[in-house]
Amino acid sequence: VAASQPTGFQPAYERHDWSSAFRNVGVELSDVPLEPVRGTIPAELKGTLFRNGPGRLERGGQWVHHPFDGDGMISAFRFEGGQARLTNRFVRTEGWLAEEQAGRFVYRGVFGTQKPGGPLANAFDLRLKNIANTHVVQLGDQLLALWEAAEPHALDPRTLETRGLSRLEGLLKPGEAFSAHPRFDPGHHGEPRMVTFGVKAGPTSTVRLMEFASADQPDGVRAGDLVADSRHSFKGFAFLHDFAITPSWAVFLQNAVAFNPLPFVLGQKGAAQCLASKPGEAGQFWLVPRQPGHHAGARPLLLPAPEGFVFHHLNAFEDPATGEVVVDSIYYDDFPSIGPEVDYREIDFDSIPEGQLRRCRIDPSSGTVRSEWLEQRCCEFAMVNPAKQGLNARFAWMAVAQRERGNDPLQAIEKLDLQTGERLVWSAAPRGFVTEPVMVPRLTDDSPEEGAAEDIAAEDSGWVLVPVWNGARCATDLVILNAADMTEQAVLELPLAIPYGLHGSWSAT
Ligand code: 3ON
Ligand code: FE
Repeated sequence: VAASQPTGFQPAYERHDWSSAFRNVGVELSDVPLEPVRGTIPAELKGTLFRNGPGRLERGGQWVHHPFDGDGMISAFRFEGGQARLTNRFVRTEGWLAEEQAGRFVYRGVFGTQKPGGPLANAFDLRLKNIANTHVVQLGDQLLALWEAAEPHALDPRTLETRGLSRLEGLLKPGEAFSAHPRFDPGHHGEPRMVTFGVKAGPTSTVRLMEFASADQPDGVRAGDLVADSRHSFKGFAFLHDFAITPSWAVFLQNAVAFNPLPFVLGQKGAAQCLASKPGEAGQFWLVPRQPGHHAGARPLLLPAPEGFVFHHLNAFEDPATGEVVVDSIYYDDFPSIGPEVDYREIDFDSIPEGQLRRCRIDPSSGTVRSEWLEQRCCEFAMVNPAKQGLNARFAWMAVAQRERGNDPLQAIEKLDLQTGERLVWSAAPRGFVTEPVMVPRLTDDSPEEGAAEDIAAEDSGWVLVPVWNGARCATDLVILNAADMTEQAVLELPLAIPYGLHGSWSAT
């Protein structure tokens, strides 16, 4: 809070450097080579970093009300032999095509963007514009651009050409929600899987939990094939942006929020602006068995969650010593919403709560939940080494603010040792602003040599790839960090200005 600042407090950034990132992406590049301005690209880095985020924030002179209403724009950074190449494309959604043609917004946005013409022009238009802007993952030979309230869009992983809206071979009903937060199980049950969900929210909410093979199997199962599918209903409205997995459980946190759609129906607010936290009420953890067929009669368990609002989880695991399910999540004091009168570029950071990382230890046998802070510095977008997904990971990498307390833009990347609490920070301050970091593990030599243990790379061996808004250049840099010591390995200045993005993933193919 402003009042608690020491006198003479100097912010770590200037607002215009932060807000200069809010602009339209003006070009689509195809396989453009990138040269490091500092350092070298690791020769062992082989694969593609895919990123998604809002790329179009203005049409016909009207700005989106919230950047999360911007149309999805995918970037692909391809690495091989110490070289990097960049391709970027807007997802050709129905809404993007219509609005390109019209030169103005023809749909309302979930986060409050209205069509021109005031409430009367917006009332009773209840269509959701699937903007495919939240995450991008490769599943088999499809690249999926995700937006949680509707179906994925399929793209060509090489050219980023939009193939179209995908119902995953008839698996999804028209308009069915498909989360933007799949989790990649590295092989808890043998083969690697993509585990994900869809929510149908209402007075009773239903979660559909789906598991897909994420690699071709010797028994003929192909990457992208559905291997488990179950539905579970729960009392109350559920806003579930993310979840976590362990070998046995899919873990959801049902925030204590209410949804009053009337202002949306009447054309006064976007649908997400009709969500409000229920003051004084706490949420609930739902532990949903991942393979109901495999544990006969296993039913979801409901347990109390701490107060606060959660978008994202870091990870979850089962502690064999105690039988607890441990869930690490980023908590806000309240649901952070931007009211209809507020310009997001003028937002007062001190007036909105910051995210903080908290560990909950859930004891399914006694129904008790214990919690402790892992990181109270403002943080978001945390991940573990993908080989540790759902397991007891030692390290986490996340975006943090420069200042150690209070809410500020994300300007640094922190490596946190979850065992010792030791922290290492790389910072882009004062003129740089980070987005989500993606940890890419160093691959080990598969050839068995003497001392098999040494063939397994250390958990923190690899790189962290992070797009950084460079306020001095008014363009985006891609920064490659050494994941172990958080030193800068290379900086690539992109011939592209990308607004703050949402999520990305690494594909080794
Ligand atoms: O009943 C409906 C349920 C539902 C799923 C109501 C609804 C229409 C509002 C809805 C839709 C929800 C959607 C489309 C959510 C999209 C979320 C999104 C695009 C992003 C969320 C990001 C969260 C965080 C914490 C981002 C943080 C970013 C920074 C700190 C800095 O850039
Ligand atoms: Fe997210």
